[in-house]
Amino acid sequence: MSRIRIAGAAALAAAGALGLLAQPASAAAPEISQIPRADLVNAKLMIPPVLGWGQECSSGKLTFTNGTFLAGPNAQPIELGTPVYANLDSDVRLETALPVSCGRGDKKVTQVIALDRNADKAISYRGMVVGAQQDIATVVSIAPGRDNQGIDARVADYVPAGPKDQVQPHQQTRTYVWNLNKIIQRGGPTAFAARDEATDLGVTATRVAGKKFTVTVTNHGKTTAPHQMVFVYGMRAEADNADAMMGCDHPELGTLCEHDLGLAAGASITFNFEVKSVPATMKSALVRVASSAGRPIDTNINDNETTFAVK
Ligand SMILES: [Ca+2]
Ligand SMILES: [Ca+2]
Repeated sequence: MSRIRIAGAAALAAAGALGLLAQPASAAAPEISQIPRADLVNAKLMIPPVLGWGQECSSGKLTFTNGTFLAGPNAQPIELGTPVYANLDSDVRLETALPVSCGRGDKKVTQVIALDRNADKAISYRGMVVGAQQDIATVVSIAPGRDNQGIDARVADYVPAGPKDQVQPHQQTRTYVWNLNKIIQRGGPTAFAARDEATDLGVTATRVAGKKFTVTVTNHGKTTAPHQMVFVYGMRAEADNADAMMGCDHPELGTLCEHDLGLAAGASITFNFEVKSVPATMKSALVRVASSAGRPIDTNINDNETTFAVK
């Protein structure tokens, strides 16, 4: 106990001797606009929507708990990353750039927001610095820009669906600064090199027994094919490959399943389906495969659909 008291007194005396106590507190302390992570992790923060994720990613004024916001057990968690301090506007102080992620595991999309404090020291939202916009799918990391002006963001053009995804994201470093009332890109490349837009998916389907049938998707193209969609017309069916399939929806026309992992050139993947309901008059089913959102474009559509006997 006495040791601590002596050390404390010695430090105080030393600080006084150096004249530190006479200086204004702001000279040594970080600017209040540099908000420590500890002040953010349980704060109520304005989170902009993540483009392309719709309702999946919570947005608006969210109250965080230990750096996470979870709207419900099945919702995508919103997580706060490590803040970076850089000059994001016209005054000389360094503001706070904060990465905010939505999603689980590898399939996470990150955007960066700018924060400051207003006159009463409350955290204020200044805007989004960079996120899923134009050809950017996510922000991988950020660092202060040269001379602390703006931030250098490592951005990627693709978010892998998981460790098994064979599509590799391309990454670039782009610099963003505040210019008057909006953020602009000041440095780095402005576009990603175009990916190979051509693919050639093919599909075969076989009725195995009773209500079970298999669908095999093959990539006949020269490069890895990203997400694929399998459509089984006219019936309700479920795929049991929980690992490979993102699940199946049942629009009015039949069953739509998404395979979210990239499929390497020459590779095949087989899905086991079980029929849940089939119209009494239906004798055969039509199966079609396509790239999600129609890209990349299939160069040979002749092998993209097939039929199999239902009865
Ligand atoms: Ca500033
Ligand atoms: Ca094809």
